Amino acid sequence: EAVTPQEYTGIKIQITEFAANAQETISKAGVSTDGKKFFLVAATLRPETMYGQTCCFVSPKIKYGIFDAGNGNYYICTERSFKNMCYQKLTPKRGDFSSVLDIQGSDLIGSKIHAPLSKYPELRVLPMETVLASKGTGVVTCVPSDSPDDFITMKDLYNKPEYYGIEKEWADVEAVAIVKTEKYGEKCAEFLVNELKINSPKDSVQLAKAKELAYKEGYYNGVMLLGKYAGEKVEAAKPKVKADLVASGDAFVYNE
Ligand code: A2H
Repeated sequence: EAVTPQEYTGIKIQITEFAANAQETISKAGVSTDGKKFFLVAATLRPETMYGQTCCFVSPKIKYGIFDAGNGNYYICTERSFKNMCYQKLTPKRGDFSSVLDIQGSDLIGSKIHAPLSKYPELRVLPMETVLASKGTGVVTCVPSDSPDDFITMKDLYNKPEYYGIEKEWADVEAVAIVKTEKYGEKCAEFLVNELKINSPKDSVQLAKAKELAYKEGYYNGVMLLGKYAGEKVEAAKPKVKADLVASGDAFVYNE
């Protein structure tokens, strides 16, 4: 675990329709959803890739909280992360990190979402078993073009929908070419997963290698293929896309 503080961009992914299990948990708790907006908050280091989001991952095993974020907005994330947020002036009241209710990740799967900047207007919440409760918000947005972990997880979901208890079509979302590098082409995650012969989301050693290679190459030698900063280097575009997302209210800076 890194000892230096990590700065994430917290992407606000709105739930447009809760999965039936989530709806039931919420109703049973006597909580009304009328007039409220619910957002999964995904912690990312690559805000410039948000054009290529194809789903939002939660861990079925993690317990999430639904937290009042003020002005009718509610965040869904781990308690640990909302607690951090409440000491970073990102919530209505410093020191208050009590949830409105708790919800198991498995209950959220299948919920319909709207992810800011994504080429796809409607996506689903899907399971990722390798999400750590101890990092970020416990919510990971999926960008299979540039993240080897996301690519291999999406592929596994598509190949084994029954095993994961999802509809195959939820995982049938094509990766979007966002960043180009000389070395790895337009979809570096797919390239590296094939190159390193990674077959499973559990292949953690090889995935760590692929992640390192993809991240460095993308950051230092990548060029944006789409969006407002198409043609610019990733290094230059990253802070600008991040600032735009923050300005539009679709994201905030979150440290841990
Ligand atoms: B990144 P670091 Cl396109 N458990 O966002 C597992 N992984 C998590 C997580 C958690 N609780 N919270 C965040 N992450 C992922 C985009 C992305 C990311 C791309 C390429 C690489 C990449 C889309 N997913 O990360 O351990 C999130 O995935 C590779 C560095 O703090 C987040 O950024 O260094 C990244 O890991 C944070 O990793």
